[in-house]
Amino acid sequence: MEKKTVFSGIQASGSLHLGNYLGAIRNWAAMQYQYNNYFCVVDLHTITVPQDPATLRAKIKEVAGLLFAAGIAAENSVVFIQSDVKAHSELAWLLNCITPMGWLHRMTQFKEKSEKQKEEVSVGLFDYPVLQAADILLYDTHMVPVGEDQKQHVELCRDIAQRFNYRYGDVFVLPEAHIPPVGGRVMGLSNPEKKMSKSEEKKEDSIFLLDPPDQIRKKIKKATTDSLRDISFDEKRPGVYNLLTIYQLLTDKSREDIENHFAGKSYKDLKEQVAEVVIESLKPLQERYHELTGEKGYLDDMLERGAIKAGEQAEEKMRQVTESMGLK
Ligand code: AQP
Repeated sequence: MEKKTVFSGIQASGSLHLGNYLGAIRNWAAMQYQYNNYFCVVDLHTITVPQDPATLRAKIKEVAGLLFAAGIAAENSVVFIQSDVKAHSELAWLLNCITPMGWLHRMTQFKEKSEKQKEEVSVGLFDYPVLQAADILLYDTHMVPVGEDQKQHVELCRDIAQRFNYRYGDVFVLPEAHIPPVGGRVMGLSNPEKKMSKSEEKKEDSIFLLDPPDQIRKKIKKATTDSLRDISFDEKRPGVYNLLTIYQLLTDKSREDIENHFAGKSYKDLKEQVAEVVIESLKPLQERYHELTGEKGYLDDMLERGAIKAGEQAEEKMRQVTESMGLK
């Protein structure tokens, strides 16, 4: 049977954090053998909010390096930088011309981000989901593994594809979001009411994948909990719930075993043990990252290979799209 295709992207808007890892990248690595995979550093999405050019350049490489370090293998997966494949911008324009503005006005991520940006909000930020639809549709993607925050965007992509197919014939595959049952929304440490995010200004809110052990201990020690004592998976107590969920995801133990394990223990014990599990889980990834970025030219070669492969598929799709629209 022919393998189905997976596509997912990640921004270079800051340092990758535990939410990105548990909600997305770790799952991409685990499922890569069953599918044809495209994983993309979406730098064109990153510039929808202001970025410092030198920092952005470095972050693009760092994010790509972390994808490989997390176990995504070039033999199974095409890893590339979005702006290296021009078809992404080109298809985004064509899709813009069939996407009603009203659909974009409903996007909750735009509403949240534009509130922060106020009058600085760019057209690009508004149009972000259309570029994301282009990313996904170029590769005949069946499945888009993402965290919960991206569900609405993938649904919009499906709607755009359906509208296009209705007007111009069966050109696009209709994709589906794949959200992990646990870990789809890892929350911030200092504000567990909000998701952990790269662009969060408070740096102690996120555990970054390249944080050294002491930093991880310090951040988790300061994590917001509550004034109760009992350690249980209670969603009404978001701080403790989030720490326990991180522990669950990294140990693969059942919730019942975890609650028994922490019965009678203090929040101090909980935090210390969560910190040790995080440190141990990130250690191999950090080692691989330093190894592969230490090898001169390695990452650039891998990304060049990725861009060539992705570009071939994308060009073929663009040929079908432009023909069906009457542009060729
Ligand atoms: N907290 C999270 N928990 C689970 N999954 C998450 N993802 C992001 N945050 C969490 C998933 O990671 C993938 C890459 O998403 P992104 O590049 O948009 O990451 P981000 O951290 O959300 O980046 P930003 O720049 O900080 O964006 P905003 O400001 O929107 O938060 C996606 O699959 C995402 O679901």
